[in-house]
This record gives sequence, structure tokens and C-alpha cells, in this order.
Amino acid sequence: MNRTMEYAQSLGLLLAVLAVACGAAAAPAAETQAVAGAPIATQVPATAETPEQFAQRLRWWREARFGMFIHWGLYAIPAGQWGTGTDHGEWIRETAHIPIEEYDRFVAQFNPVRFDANAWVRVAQEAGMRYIVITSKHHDGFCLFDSALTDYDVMSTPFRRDIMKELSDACRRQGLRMCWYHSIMDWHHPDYLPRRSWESRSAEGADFGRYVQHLRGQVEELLTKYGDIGVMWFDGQWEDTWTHEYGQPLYDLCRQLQPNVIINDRVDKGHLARGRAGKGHFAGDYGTPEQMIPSAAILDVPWETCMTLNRHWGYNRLDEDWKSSTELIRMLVDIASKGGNFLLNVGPTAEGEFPPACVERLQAMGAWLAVNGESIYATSAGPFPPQAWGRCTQTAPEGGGTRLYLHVFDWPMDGQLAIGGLFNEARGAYLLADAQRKPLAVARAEDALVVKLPATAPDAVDTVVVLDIAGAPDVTEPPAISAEHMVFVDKLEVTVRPPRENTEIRYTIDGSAPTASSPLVEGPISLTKTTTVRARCFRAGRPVSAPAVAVFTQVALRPASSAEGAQPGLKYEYYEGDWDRLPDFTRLTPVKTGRCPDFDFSQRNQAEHFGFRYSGLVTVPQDGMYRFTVASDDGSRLYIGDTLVVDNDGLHSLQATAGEVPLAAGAHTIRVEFFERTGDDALEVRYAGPGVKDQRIPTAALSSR
Ligand code: H79
Repeated sequence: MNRTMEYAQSLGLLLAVLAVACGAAAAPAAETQAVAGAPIATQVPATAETPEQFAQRLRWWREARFGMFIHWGLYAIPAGQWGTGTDHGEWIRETAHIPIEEYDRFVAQFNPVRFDANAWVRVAQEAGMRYIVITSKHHDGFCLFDSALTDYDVMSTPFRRDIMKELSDACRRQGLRMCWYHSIMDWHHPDYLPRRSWESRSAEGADFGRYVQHLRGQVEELLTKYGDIGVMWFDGQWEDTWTHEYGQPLYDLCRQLQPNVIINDRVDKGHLARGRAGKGHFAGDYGTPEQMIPSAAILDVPWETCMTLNRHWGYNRLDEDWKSSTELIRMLVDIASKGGNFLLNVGPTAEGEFPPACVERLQAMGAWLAVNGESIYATSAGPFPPQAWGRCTQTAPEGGGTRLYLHVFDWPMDGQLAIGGLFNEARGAYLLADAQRKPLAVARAEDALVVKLPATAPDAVDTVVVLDIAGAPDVTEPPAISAEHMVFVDKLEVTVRPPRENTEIRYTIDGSAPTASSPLVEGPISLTKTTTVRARCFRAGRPVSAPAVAVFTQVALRPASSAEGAQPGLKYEYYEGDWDRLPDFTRLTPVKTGRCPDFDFSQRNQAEHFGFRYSGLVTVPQDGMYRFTVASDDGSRLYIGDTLVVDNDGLHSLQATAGEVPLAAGAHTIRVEFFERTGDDALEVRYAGPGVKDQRIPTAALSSR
């Protein structure tokens, strides 16, 4: 929960007290008791603030949009390699099971002679980044700053320079905000618990409370010795030892030391920006999606996606899997269009330099921002969800109206950019990159404003079109047409939902376009044959959304097969090999074959590099659509007869995929293929349909001849 919400909740309590005091309708007993038991004063923490104060405190950060993450520490020395393993990063001590004494030897080797704080900050500055978050300490416990509370810091290395001091001074000089990433989890401090499961280091005498005091002491150092700090970015809060009882006071400590500091949600146990903060109060100002961009805008909490430039946070010498500058620019735009910030990571080398591949990409981002920054900084989420043509951000300029920044990723072939469902009147349009602001023609075509563009895209990555409109955006999404299945046997109920309440929706089922005289949607629509449903929002006889269309197909039931002579259980063929997707098993020779009760792979001879092909019959109780779901790690496929119903192939961790098929009551041939390369393994086959609640297919429904 963020401060705003917490404040609102305190306010709610206060109102409840007033209501009771004024003899208004009695509040529920539990609520009254809670109020009686806790004096209001303690309900409002010292860090409480109004929503306006909260917005004001976060303002620079929300306007900044783009920051640099830096993961740097002892792990830059092995650079991802340990023994034969080459895929390690900042987690190397854990992922390679390196004993503490051995890892500590890196301290004597840490000597980044090429480190130049000004040069780093310049790269960030030129990339268009407005703040830097660096690992003052990562999970390994090593501190890049001069801490009076531990010798496990940069002052014990041959380098002996307070890197964090140099960097914070350089940031201040160049106008960027300095921010700390400080890990709560600590694999080095003797009082931190729990120990890693593989470690032999004794936990005897360890006192987690004492560790928390140490952590708080370091936070105090970081917030008193380095000037104004923009953000405290905590991490490694998920182990059971860290609780809300530690998280809230740590949050409060930061705000007491620097009232304007911004603190991420990992200070506590709640997840902002995952749709919920969990039950109860959790400290933290903003949510932190990691390595992912939310699919839709998040407007109720501030959030920031953090992401790597290749596959690792800490420097990995062999990781050349760089995101392209096109991808990165579009990610920044995508995030901005959804109301978030982008914290993009660089893992410097042990010599103290940014890898050249990072610098190249950051320069490309900076070049784009130098021209188009106005469409990113201090903008807010656009009024539309992601569009086929690109994304949208917006500002509310002085003097009224709204400025829409249309980020065109896919340039229209006919040069006509149609912005559907936009009711407002256009005031003008031009290309942001055009210093002359040569007007682009804008015309209305039903629900859409159509901007006439040059024939080819001036910037193939993202050309920004400025579209000024009168008033606040008045946007109407197409209606949502849905049904339980897209195919059906006898009849189907289709629901058409409005994008918002009190919207007039008209529809057709004869293939024609809905008009102002088409029937109104007033309930579910029943279909008894293959039908194209079209629906559209209207206002006063005028279409205000793009039309929505969905096709529902009537299908024949797959006739049942005879189950004569079948016995309980499936037949299996077991194979061995090193695949990254399902092979054509029919061209391979099984290592062995046999029978098993269900989709069970315990008959394997080895834990990795194997495959199974199961075949038999599955019996369903009634006629109708059945949904099969296969969850597997790694890939799998499910066939009914010769029809591929579920394709869950490929190398992946546990992932579920579903498919549907119309079945007549009775037995149907089923075949499931599955392979496992390395790592975790799993296979689960489920079904659901008439007479069957979603469940693992029971052995009683499986048989084979
Ligand atoms: O600091 C970066 C990561 O080290 C940290 N957060 C970002 C900002 C982070 N800690 N945990 N996680 C991310 C998620 C856990 C990932 C793990 Fe693994 C999977 C830990 C062990 C298995 C990734 C893969 C790390 C090592 C192997």
C-alpha cells in the first residue's frame, strides 16, 4: 500500500469515529472495536502525507521517466564464469555455490582502475536518463561505499576509493539524481538468516534483529553522507525473516533521514503494481515489475519496470544477447504510454568500464530522446491501450486542450493514420521532429480522427506525431464480444459488453456493418449456427468507437471410437535425446515401451534429456466442447485423433496451454508427447467440459488397447 492509500485509510478510520460520535448508523462491531483499541495518533505514521504531498514528492521521478540501473560489485571479476559454468551473474556466489572464504578473495582483486565517475554519469546523461540507481550493496553483501559498519567494502580493496562518493558528486555536478539499490538479503553478514541451503557456514549465534540494526545503520550512512538521495531501491526482501514489522520502520527511517526520498515497494512485503498490495498495510511508494512490462496501463500506483540490456544484471563476459536499440526505444515508449518509468541496467566490467555494446545502445536512445524527449518526459499514460500502429502519451498544455503524442511504430501504407474511437475535435497536427511544425491535415472519418502522413516514416523506429485536440480525451473503445468458446456444437450465448457504462451498443449478426438503426444490445445473443457478430458504440446516432467483430463457428461433434478390448492405463514409448523442441518421435527408436496408469514419467531411465509419447483413449461423459490443458516443463503436445489440440512445445519452465475440441460422448484416441531437457520437470494433463469440472484427467477416464 502506498502513502496515499494509507492516508486515505487513516482518514476512513477518522470518519468512522466521527460517525459513531455523532450517533450515525452504528459501524460494524469489528470496526468500532478496532477504533476503540487503537488511538488515532498511532494510526497516522510520522510519514503520513496527503495525496497532493505524495504526488509532489514523487513528481521529479515521475517526470524523469528514464533512469540507469548499475549492478556492480565483486561479481564483475569472475564475469559470469565459474568452473565450466558461463551463465552466472550477480548471483554467482549462490548459483555456483561458492564458499564464502573463496568469494572473499575477490576483495583483494577488486581494482577498477579505469573507473571514471564523470564518464559514467555522462553516458547516462547523454542517453537521456535522469537518475542513476547503483548497487551500494547487492545480495553478496559487498559494499561499494565506505561503510564504518563493515570491512567488507571497497575500502578493503586495492582500489580504496569511495566509489559511491565519487559517483554521487558527479551526479550532482551533472544534474542527475543519485539513488541507492541496497539489498536487504545479505549472504555475508554473520547475523543474516537464513543461510543458503547449500552452505556449511554455521548459523549458531546469528541474531537477525542485530542484522536489522546493522542494515539500518548502513541506510543511515547512505542517507546522511552522500547529499540528497533520489530513491532507496530495496531488494531481496522475500525471505521469511524479513517482515512488515521490519519493513515499515525501515521505510519510516528513510523518510525521517530524508523526508523527500522515494522508496520502492521491496522495502516491505507488499507488491504494488501487481494489482494488489496484499492484505493490510505495506510500506513503499511505487511498484517494481522486474524484466517485464505490464500489458496494460497502471494508473493507481506509480511503477517502474527494471530491465537488463542483455540477459544479466551483473557483468557477464559471454552474454552477447543484447536487446536492439529499436526494441529499447520502443520499450521506453511502451512503458511511458502505460504510465511507468524505465530503469535500464548496465553491468560494468571489473576494470570499471561500461561494455561498449551498452554505450552504443544508450547513445541511440539518447539520440532519439534528443529529438523526441518532449513526448516522454513529464507526460502521462495515453488515453488508449496499445494500438496496432503504436503507442500514445499525453500532456495537458497550458491554455487547455490535450496534446497527444502518437508514437508510430508501424507506418500506414496509405499514409493515413486513423486514431479510432476519438470523439474530440482536432486542433492541429505536426511531426515532433519537424522544427517548422508544418501542419498535417486531420480529417474525421466516423469515430476516427485521421492524420495525413508523409509517404514514408521519417524515423522507422518511432516517428512521433503531435495531435492537439480540444478538451480532455473522450475515447471510446470498441465493445468486447465474448463467449465461453469460439466454436460450438448446438447453441452459444454471446455477450457484448460496453467499454464503459451507459454506452449505446448496436449489433448485427447478418454480416452487415452496424448502423444507428441496428438493434441495441440488451442482453446475451443466442446463436444456433456459424455467425459473424459485429458491434459498435453509438452516441446520438453517431458511431463513436471502431466496430468490433467476432466469428463463432458451429462445428460437428467428433464421433466416439469403440473402446472394445481396452484396458485401464495408457501405452507409453520412452526416448532419450537432447532436444530443444519435440522431435518427430515416429522417426526415432524408443529406448523402451510399456504401460502406465496416466501421464506419468517416473518410468524414465535418466533425470534429463528424455521424451515420452503416450497413447490411448480418453472417455468423456456427454456431447459437447471439451477443453484440454497441458502444463509442462519442458515442451508438450496433445492430439485428439489426428487433430493437434494443445501445442505447448518448446524449451520453457512450467507453462500451461489449453485447446478445445467438440467431442461426442464416449471414447476418443488421445496422444500426448512430452520432452525434458534439463532443470525442473513436470507434466500435467487436464480436461473440462459438459459433466466434467476442470481437473487432472483421472485414470478411470484413460484406457488403451
Ligand atoms: O538485482 C537484480 C537481481 O539480482 C535481483 N533483482 C534484480 C533487480 C533479483 N533477485 N532475485 N531475483 C531477482 C529473482 C530470482 C531469480 C532467481 Fe536465479 C532464480 C534466483 C535463483 C534462481 C536468476 C537466475 C538469478 C540466479 C539464477
